[in-house]
Formats: sequence, C-alpha cells, structure tokens
Amino acid sequence: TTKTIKSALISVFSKDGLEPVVRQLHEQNVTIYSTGGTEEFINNLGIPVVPVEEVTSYPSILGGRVKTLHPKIFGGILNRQDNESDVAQMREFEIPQIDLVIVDLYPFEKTVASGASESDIIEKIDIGGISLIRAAAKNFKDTVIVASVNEYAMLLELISNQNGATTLEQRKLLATRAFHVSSHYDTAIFNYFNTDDTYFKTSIANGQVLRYGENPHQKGFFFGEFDEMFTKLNGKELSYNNLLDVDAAVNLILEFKDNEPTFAILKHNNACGLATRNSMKEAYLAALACDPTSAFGGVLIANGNIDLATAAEINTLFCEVVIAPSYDDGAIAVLAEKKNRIILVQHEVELPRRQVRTCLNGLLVQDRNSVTDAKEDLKVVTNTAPTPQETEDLLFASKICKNTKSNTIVFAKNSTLVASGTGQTSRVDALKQAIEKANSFGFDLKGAVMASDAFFPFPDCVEIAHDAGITAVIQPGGSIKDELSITFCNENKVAMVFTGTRHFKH
Ligand code: 93A
Repeated sequence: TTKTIKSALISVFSKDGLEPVVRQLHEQNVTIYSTGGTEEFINNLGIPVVPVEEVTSYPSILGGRVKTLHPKIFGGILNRQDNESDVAQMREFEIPQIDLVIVDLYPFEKTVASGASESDIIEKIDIGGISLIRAAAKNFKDTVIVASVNEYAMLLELISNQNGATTLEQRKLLATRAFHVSSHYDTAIFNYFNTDDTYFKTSIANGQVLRYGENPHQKGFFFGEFDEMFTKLNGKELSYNNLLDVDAAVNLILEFKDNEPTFAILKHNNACGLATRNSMKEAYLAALACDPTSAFGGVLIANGNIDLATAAEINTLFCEVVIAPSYDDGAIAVLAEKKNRIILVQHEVELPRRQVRTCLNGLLVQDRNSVTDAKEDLKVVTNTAPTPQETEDLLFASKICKNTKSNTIVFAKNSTLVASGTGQTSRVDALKQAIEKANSFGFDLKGAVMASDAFFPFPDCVEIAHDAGITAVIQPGGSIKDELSITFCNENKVAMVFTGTRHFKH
C-alpha cells in the first residue's frame, strides 16, 4: 500500500509556499504538470513543467473556465492501479498517471468578503479545482491529495523523509482533510446564494415554518418530529414560545412519571404550580392554587389521564396548551369548547440524549440532565434528620428545582409546590421572591421544605429560610463555607441533606 510519487499535477491560485514544494518534487525527479499561472510560476523557478494543454491537446477555453476538466487529466487521477481494465484503458487512451494533486482553490469567501460584484463572485466559484480535489481524494488508494497550503508541511516531510513514498493511512488522512476543504467551500457558496430562510422548510422533511419566533418581528422555525411525540386534538398552531413551554412541561412531568396523579402548570418554561394528589382533579386544583395569577395563559400537563371532572375545572381557566397521555372522550369535548386551546396527547417517546443550542458562531452540545435525586443520594449533614414526609417533599422539591431556571429556590409541602424563585441573578433574591410569592398567595411556610439548585456560598439563605418557617433543606453541598450553613441549621433544628449533584439550568 506504499506508493511513491512520480508525477504531480499542480494548480494553485495562491503561489505562496509553493516554491520549496516544487523544488523538492523536482529533486525527486517527479514529473510536474500544471495550469497557466502555476505553470508560469514553476517555469520562472527554472524547473521543468508540462502544461496540461500538452496532455489534453486542448487549450484552456472560455476564459479559463475549462482548463483541467478533461478525461486525460481525470483519468490520470481516478484510475485504479489494481484494476486490469483501468490499466488497459490508460494505455489505450494514452493517459498519463498522476500520483499527486496539489490545489489551492479560487478564493471564493475572500471575494465575497471584499464586496465584489456578483459576476466577479460567480467567476470565483472553482469548478475544475474542486473536481480535482474530489477526484484525487476519492482515489486515495492510489493518489495523494494536497487540497490546501496547510498540508504543504506534511507533504514536504513525506517527500524528504520518505523519498516521496506515502502510506495508505497518510493518503486517507489527506483525503479526509481534502473533503473538509471541499465541503467547507460548497457550504460557503450555498450561504452566499441562500437568502431565503424558508429554504430550511424544504431542506428538512418535517421542518416547519412557525408564525414567528420569540417575538413577532423574528422569524421562527421548528425542526423535529412533533407528530411522533404528540397527537394534536384541537387548537391553533403551536407558536415558538408554546413549543418551548411544551418542551419544559414534558421534561418536568417526566420526573413524576410514576407518581400518583400529578398536574403541573408552566409559564415561561417554569412551573408555577405542581401537585400530586389521589385524583387528577385534586392535583389540578392544588397546582392552580399555588399561583393562580401566573396560571392564566399557561401550559398545563398531567402525568395521567384527564377525566371529565378535571376537564370541567380546567375549562374555567384561560390556558394555551393542555398535555396528557390520554383523555376521557367527554373531557376532550369539554376542553375543545375553546377552539384555540391546544390539546395534545403525549405519546411515550424518549427525549433526545443530547441538547443543542447556538453559542457565539457555533453550537453548544451537552448531555441531558438525566440525574434525578433519589433517597439513596441524600446525605444528612445536620443533627436533625428530615421526617419521612419532609424527605418525600425534599425529593419532590428537588425535581421541580432541577427543571426551573437558575438561580432557583423551590418550596414544597405535602407533595405540593408552594412557591419558587426563578431565574434570579442571586440565590438570595430567588429565596426572597419565593417567600414573597408564598405569602402573597396565603401559604404558611411553617413545615415547608426548601430546595436549591446549587450550594449556598454563605449561611444567609438558611437564615432567611428558617425565619420564614422552613424546616428542611435539600442542596448539592460543596461550598467551602458549607459548615456555616450546617452550624446555623444545627443551632435552629433545621434538617439539611446534601445530594452532591448540582442542577443548574440556564
Ligand atoms: O475555472 S475553473 O473552475 N476550471 C478549471 O478547469 C480549473 N482547473 C483548475 N478553475 C480551475 N482550476 C483552478 O485554477 C485551481 O483550483 C486554481 O485555483 C487555479 C489555478 O490557475 P492558474 O494555475 O492558472 O493560476
């Protein structure tokens, strides 16, 4: 699989860095073929070079648009040396073998960036060069491709250290880099031509053009298999914000999949009500009581069937979306009385393992936060241990906390979300917000528990929470000042558990 370079085709736009390459090739007695400007450059170095026109018996035509596009050139690059009929045809048509191809493409991106006219830009779409690259890379078993100046150093090393010999592995590596060059080049051309955003609609089978993005002046699109996840029974088209809320709702309710009837109400991706009860109706009413103001126009989700009694209660609330795995027939009829109300049946579909969002001029990708704090993960760090009911509430609060924007503080009591502070720049502010909300909706925080998505850097949070009536706390732990919070809890008989797992959500 080791091959020695005996012939090379060089066609480069920028002649920078080419001289040492050409000199080394010449030293190894490599036959060099070349195009117009490159040929002239090599000639000027006093190194023998064969013009491609001599090979093709054709002049460069159409102002240079067709110079290397010829069977004698592409045959020389693409022939398989272990294929008898290829070898015979090479002889029959007097095609010279080309072992190495060096190309530097027309500078398309630079030309666009320079503000050149459309016709100048179009002229800089390299056709022959890109074909040379793809042909040589495709035939990496026999051909070496150098598709960029960045590869000159490697080529020089191969010529000087290995006398022009290359291994299959080296040729394949160069081919990989060459396809990177060609794909990047074509993407740049596409980006130049594409001014129509709706292109995405046709580019992805199930891509959907939304009415608008987050606000009416922003365009919006959804790429995904919505129908795989839901059956829509009623209502208007889902908006960009509806989809984000539905995503948050589905992630949240997943935490309570195996619970007794659980109902959640979300606004702006955060829960503003969530409760577990013996019946779905009771769960809904308890969730609504948490913050009936925020619930207006919210997204509702149930972990089980929505029956007629629940639907009748929901119907008195203005809400955007209702999601459940199933509904009683009568329940659908009641909910569908409002023709805009979106009713979704949620199918049992796993959520993607990874999450993607744009970041600067690229993407951020991460694993989904699939850790749900469980009883076994809890480490009691205070003299007082939480009661069984408190332990249950701590885990309940932690599940909500994990699905709420950071910084967040969540209060829960008897499997009910009491209040939360969400998306604050300081944890103390999140805590104060939660206390104020609980107070304003008439909740007594005595005996309620608190969850925090990250550790307390100072003891101020447990101090304020204790003042408000909180008797048990769940948090990851891990601050260098943990001891201050623990000491305060011990002095005031507050129970605290560490989970060891942070649940930031930005
Ligand atoms: O106009 S082209 O697309 N037609 C061709 O057949 C062709 N062959 C090589 N451009 C073509 N090239 C490009 O010419 C190479 O990619 C390189 O950028 C340039 C080198 O031209 P010259 O050797 O005349 O300076």
